[in-house]
Amino acid sequence: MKTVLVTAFEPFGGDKLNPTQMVLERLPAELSGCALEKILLPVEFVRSREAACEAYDRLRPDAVVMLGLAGTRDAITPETTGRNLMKARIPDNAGYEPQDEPVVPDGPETLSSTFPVEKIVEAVRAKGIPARASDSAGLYVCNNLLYAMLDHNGGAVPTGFIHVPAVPELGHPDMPSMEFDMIYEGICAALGAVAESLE
Ligand code: PCA
Repeated sequence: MKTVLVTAFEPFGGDKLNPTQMVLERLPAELSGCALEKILLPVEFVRSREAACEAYDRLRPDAVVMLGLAGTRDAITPETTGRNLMKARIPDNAGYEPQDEPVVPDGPETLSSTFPVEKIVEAVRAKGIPARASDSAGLYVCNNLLYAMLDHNGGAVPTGFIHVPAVPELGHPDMPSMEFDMIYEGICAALGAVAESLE
């Protein structure tokens, strides 16, 4: 059976929850004929990439799907690109706040996701859930993780990052949100598209 490494993040920036952690906790051990290896990551530039790359080396998965919250978004957004730049808007959960530093010194400016972005968008939309491709994962911990993983595994297996909207329970009335069940169904559809690409 093929294995998909799925990562999600803890809460950050004063939030009490992170919908990606909730998704990770609800995901079953098997989905769409693939075994899911689930890893919860700290919202820390250094430790998140270390933990994810260590898990990749240990598990040798057939695909890598990383999840994070993008509180300003109103759709499920698979990322096309990781950028070789850290620019923290707020300190990470370890208090680290890098400004204009590369993720990988001397690495290329961008690395492309190697999971099927358009197929994921189609699969999520087919469930009636808003989705679109995104060309920017930000310059914070999520982009750092995406770039670092693409650099680490060389895109050898389908690898990418999906940002999800906030949930109403986060209590950010000024920001868009999506019901948790919809986010969960969207991520299941996305994982189904990735699993199909492995067949
Ligand atoms: N979102 C942040 C970091 C953790 C998360 O869930 C980001 O977009 O960088």
